Amino acid sequence: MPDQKNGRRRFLQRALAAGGALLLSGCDQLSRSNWFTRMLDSAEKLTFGAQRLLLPRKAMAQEFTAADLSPDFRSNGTSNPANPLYQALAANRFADYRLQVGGLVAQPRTYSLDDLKALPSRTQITRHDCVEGWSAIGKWGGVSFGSFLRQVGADLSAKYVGFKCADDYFTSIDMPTALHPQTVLALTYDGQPLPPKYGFPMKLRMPTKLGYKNPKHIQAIFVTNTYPGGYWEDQGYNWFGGS
Ligand SMILES: Nc1nc2c(c(=O)[nH]1)N[C@H]1C(S)=C(S)[C@@H](COP(=O)(O)O)O[C@H]1N2
Ligand SMILES: [Mo]
Repeated sequence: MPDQKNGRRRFLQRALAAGGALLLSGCDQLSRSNWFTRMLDSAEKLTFGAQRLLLPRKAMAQEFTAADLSPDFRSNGTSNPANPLYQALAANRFADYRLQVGGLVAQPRTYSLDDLKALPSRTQITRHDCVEGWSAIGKWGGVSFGSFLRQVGADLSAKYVGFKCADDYFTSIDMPTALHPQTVLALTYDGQPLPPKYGFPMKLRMPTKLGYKNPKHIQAIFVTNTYPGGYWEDQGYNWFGGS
């Protein structure tokens, strides 16, 4: 088989040289070929590994003081999901809201807002950077996501944590980011319950990630080894989206 191997190697070199263009051509025969899929898979792992190498694993995002708070923190994307279920929950002041936690966790379960409020919380003042060209500094409080994942018995060796939102937005993050000490399941903004425009009942606040990686109006969280993608990520935004 050496000939075939060489052929493959040459093809691979051409494929890598052609970069994304070839990958986007959506050639059926290629995607049906096992070795090509494996190549894509390892290419993704390579990027993943390289990105993790760029910065030390636990690099902390800068934290600020109350004096740095942006007077008028912007809201972007959905401010009040039109989803009838969300509106019904809102009508009852979210007494019936249940966050679903599933996938690779010891015991899939749901959390009411009171359950979440009872967990140890942390507050941090950090900067949010939106790729549309604005940044603002805000103060978020909530549950350390790492301790939350440990509490639900998440498989911490899994690759991804995925999020489904009330407005059909979705995104996913890598496990090291999920366990980062500044990654917070935010329930408050500036000491008040998160207003709808900032993602009530909760958003995942990650100062190490760009705005679009921070899901608002979260309904479900799942731990998985299957790449979940994301709303903007599936349209070409960088999946890693930060440090
Ligand atoms: N559910 C949901 N989450 C979302 C979005 C959205 O439209 N829906 N927009 C994203 C983008 S692009 C940004 S910049 C931030 C905006 O967060 P903010 O409204 O709290 O400023 O939310 C992110 N999370
Ligand atoms: Mo954004």
